[in-house]
Amino acid sequence: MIIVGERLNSSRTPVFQALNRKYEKYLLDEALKQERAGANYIDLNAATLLEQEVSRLKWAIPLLQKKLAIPLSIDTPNSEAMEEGLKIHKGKALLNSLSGENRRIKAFLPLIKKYQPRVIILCLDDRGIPQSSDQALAIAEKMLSLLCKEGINVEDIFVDPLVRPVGTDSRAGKLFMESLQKIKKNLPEVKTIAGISNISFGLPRRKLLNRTFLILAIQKGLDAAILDPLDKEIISSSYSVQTLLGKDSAIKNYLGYIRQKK
Ligand code: THG
Repeated sequence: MIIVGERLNSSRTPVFQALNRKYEKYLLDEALKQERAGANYIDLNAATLLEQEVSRLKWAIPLLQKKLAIPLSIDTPNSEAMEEGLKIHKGKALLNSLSGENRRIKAFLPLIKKYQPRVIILCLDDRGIPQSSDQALAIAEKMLSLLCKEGINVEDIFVDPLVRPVGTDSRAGKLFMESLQKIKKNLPEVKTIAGISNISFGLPRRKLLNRTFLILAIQKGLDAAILDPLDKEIISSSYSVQTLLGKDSAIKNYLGYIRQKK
């Protein structure tokens, strides 16, 4: 399972403050803790800083990359911020995210060709959030063939079926699972990813919902997850369920995880 650490998101007040006031130590600690906990990418979202977003990404990316061995996931719908981020990022970044929206395609496709990042495709287009799994699959198919036509390798692509809060629509979890299953079945060569913590917005015991949701998604074949890697219970559940589903040959990952915890 590929893990994208979600904690450097400016929707979290301390992260907003750290980006706004340039608290180097806080930002670095948050990133390094996630890397040590097993993250493969660190998501960086400065969107709530609005007109300061570009300047703070340009400040934070080199700062983080000086200490991190893993790449960043640049999380913004803003094409200027994305371009400046990709320009300054060393090695292969993760572009979070492209979608089926025409404006986003126009702005991001040239950046993808120029900087060759890995790319998350969000299942969303100008009609809005898909109301059915067939609609989500159709967006994934369209965007995947567009990227492949542009010469992007399928190994560099993740499809995100889009997780909406179950608190605002009680069928959101079910729709996600159906979409994930259809995408896995019809596009088996592409990796899938999801923002796990979205499912629990506005509800109590969020970690319980997040963890249970991740377990269900792993069973349906989810390849990568955007989550809080410092949540020990979600990480241990992820190892446990993969082992139980035969996705851990010779129980190597589970035993390695237990050993390293001691
Ligand atoms: N897909 C893709 N990218 C994404 C998302 C997605 N990026 C953003 C988001 N969704 C994933 N990241 C977060 C980050 C934080 C939270 C949820 C999703 C979150 N944080 C708690 C809060 O704001 O209440 C803070 C908890 C804490 O303080 O630790 O919920 O779906 N491609």
